[in-house]
Amino acid sequence: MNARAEFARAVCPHDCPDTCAMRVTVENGKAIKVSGDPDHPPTQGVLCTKVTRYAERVHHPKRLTQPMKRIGRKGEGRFEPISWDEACAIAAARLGEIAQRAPEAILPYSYAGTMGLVQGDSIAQRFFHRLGASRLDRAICAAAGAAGLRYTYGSSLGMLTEHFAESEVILIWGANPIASNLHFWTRAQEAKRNGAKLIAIDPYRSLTAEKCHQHIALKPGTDGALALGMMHVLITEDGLDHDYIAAHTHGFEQLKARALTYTPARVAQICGIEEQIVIDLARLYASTRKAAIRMNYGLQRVRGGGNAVRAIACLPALTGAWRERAGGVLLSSSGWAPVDGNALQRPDLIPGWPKHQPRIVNMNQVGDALTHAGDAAFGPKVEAIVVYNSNPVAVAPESAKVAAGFAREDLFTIVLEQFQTDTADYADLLLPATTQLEHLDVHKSYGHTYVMANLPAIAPVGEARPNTEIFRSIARAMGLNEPALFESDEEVAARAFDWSDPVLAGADWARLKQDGWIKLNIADAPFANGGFRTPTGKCEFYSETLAKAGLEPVPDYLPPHESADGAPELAARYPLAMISPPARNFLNSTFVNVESLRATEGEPHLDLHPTDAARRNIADGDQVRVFNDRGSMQVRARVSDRAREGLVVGLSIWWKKLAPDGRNANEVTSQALTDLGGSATFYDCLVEVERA
Ligand SMILES: Nc1nc2c(c(=O)[nH]1)N[C@H]1C(S)=C(S)[C@@H](COP(=O)(O)OP(=O)(O)OC[C@H]3O[C@@H](n4cnc5c(=O)[nH]c(N)nc54)[C@H](O)[C@@H]3O)O[C@H]1N2
Ligand SMILES: Nc1nc2c(c(=O)[nH]1)N[C@H]1C(S)=C(S)[C@@H](COP(=O)(O)OP(=O)(O)OC[C@H]3O[C@@H](n4cnc5c(=O)[nH]c(N)nc54)[C@H](O)[C@@H]3O)O[C@H]1N2
Ligand code: SF4
Ligand SMILES: [Mo]
Repeated sequence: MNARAEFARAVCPHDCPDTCAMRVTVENGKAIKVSGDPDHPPTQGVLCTKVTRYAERVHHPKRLTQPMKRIGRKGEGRFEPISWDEACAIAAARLGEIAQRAPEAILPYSYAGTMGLVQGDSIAQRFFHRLGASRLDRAICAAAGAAGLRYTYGSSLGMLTEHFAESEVILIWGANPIASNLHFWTRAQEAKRNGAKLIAIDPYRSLTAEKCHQHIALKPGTDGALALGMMHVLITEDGLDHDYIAAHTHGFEQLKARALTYTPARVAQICGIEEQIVIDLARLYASTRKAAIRMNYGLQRVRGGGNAVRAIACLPALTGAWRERAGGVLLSSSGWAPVDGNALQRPDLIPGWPKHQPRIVNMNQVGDALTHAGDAAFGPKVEAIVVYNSNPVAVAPESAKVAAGFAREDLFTIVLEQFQTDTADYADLLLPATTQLEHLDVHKSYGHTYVMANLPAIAPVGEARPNTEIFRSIARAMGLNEPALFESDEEVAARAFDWSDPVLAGADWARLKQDGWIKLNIADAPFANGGFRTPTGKCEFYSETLAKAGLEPVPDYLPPHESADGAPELAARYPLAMISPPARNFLNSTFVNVESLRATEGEPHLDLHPTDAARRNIADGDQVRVFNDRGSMQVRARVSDRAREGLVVGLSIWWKKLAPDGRNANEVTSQALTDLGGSATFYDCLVEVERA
């Protein structure tokens, strides 16, 4: 081993829009330090606090380093080490037997523990496709927003982050960038120094909202109404760019008719804000040329999330803000990267494809899926679940059901993990996975427009293997022989993008590998002259695609599933709306087990308004019980006006076993889905709170 300190180049693998370039200092084969790459323009040499601790996580004493099999009860978390050969033989025998009989009884379950295209979903997908397993709808996070953008712009496309620095007004809408999009916040600060006005639209006074010039604290799940109310003002006061509308949009008359029903007075009532706020916001937005909106996923975790994103996405096409590079909207930029999904995942390996299409299970309803006995509509009972890059027992909604499913004695569970998470405790086979510093990968970003390569900086810790290698090993033990299952990580990486796409301007894998990143070739003001990727080529206020699918073709406001408007009887019993957005020092449930970061977060809290607290005789610092019909958890109350009246906020996502009462916010969240995209509705959740 080389004793001399050196840098290796890596990419932050986490589910975060920033996709930072990292430099890894390696000494004696160990990563001792990770820092932001100063040469990568979006990263600018800075990582967030949590990832600065990445080396601590990689060499953490509790890293899983050996394959193990369960010796205790399900959920108890007692295991004994076995060899890789034995582990693969057990996996091959069970999965092979089920695949012969009822392939759809096998359910892969994964999300974005790593955003890497290779360790994310390449060999794993190919493997499950080859077996004919159930397919997973990976809709736990962004699917409503992605659908909203797809029906409006044609894909997940938006402004380039760097141009926000020149914006004159920035609406930070359902986003908390100080916690979850730090490098965007740097741009917003630049804009602020140049005189821009920053406005946060968020029911909670987040770390970000408190640093903006204005904070509009609307009721959760009412953003669609606010956007339609803004349109009302734009239309009645003629704040429109008629030329842009005529040339580059589709369905203005229908949108106009809809918006005219959303008077500022009606919207004020829906959103729980003052009428004048709606009017002033619209006027400011219409009168500013460089008006930018940074939406984020916080606003779409409610029933009407897809329509809300669609309504907001219409705004810059109405005012012509898209003509400016510092105007427009950014929710996700991931659609700019020409990822070749078919080459990575090979759906053609599915036996009988495309005539035979294995069932799709929505990951947000994994609780229902694992507790379903099977019938004609659902298909076969789930007999095996293989979890990688995710921690469903902590992160999936309606946790009690999820845990009950995982506790089934007749369920065969394989978990590929770096740590013994809440989910790992239920595994029959627990297989040690490498971290980003130990494997190869390629990345796109949903917050900037570079594609990036991650090369291993150190050898795998212990006997850990990359996800790809684990699936190759199991495939080998099953006697499968499709070459696609045995491609090397580098071969897979080279196929990840369609290199002939003009945004890659003639680059190839060899260059990406050598340079570390490639900036995609995208126009500064991408929709200044239209060029939307919809069927009409325009920004679709009216979507024929939605109409054909029997869905509402023009954006509308839908009240939350759980709200006084949506469900009055439920609201009478459970009057408080609960949201559980990310805590700054965790990344979803990742890093909760890093002691230094957990210590900074302290313990699970619930923010509630003084009026709501007084009504329940709750004082700051009291232990309280949060509950509804689905479950309950106990946390410490923080009484302040950070949460608007009627709202409670439990920053998340705690590992259950590291929380004092062994529970987290997902005890109370529901498996209901959004209007578009089948997304989760974590922030559409009514509860009651009482002193414990
Ligand atoms: N530090 C940190 N960073 C992260 C993560 C993390 O866990 N920790 N998670 C990553 C992941 S997976 C994602 S998806 C993103 C999430 O980050 P964001 O996309 O920013 O979304 P959230 O943090 O869910 O919510 C952002 C804000 O929306 C507010 N909000 C909640 N409901 C509503 C609503 O109905 N309307 C409006 N207008 N606002 C609402 C919340 O109070 C919160 O302050 O961050 C990524 N980055
Ligand atoms: N109440 C509530 N629940 C939520 C949310 C919320 O705001 N509130 N947010 C939701 C959102 S937006 C999201 S995206 C989901 C996130 O849910 P998940 O995608 O499950 O994210 P994490 O909790 O970070 O878990 C990822 C796991 O993957 C593991 N991992 C990382 N890299 C690798 C690898 O290379 N190989 C393997 N095998 N494992 C790896 C990590 O150790 C970690 O345990 O949670 C959702 N749940
Ligand atoms: S989590 Fe986000 S901000 Fe932090 S290092 Fe990773 S990409 Fe950068
Ligand atoms: Mo997410």
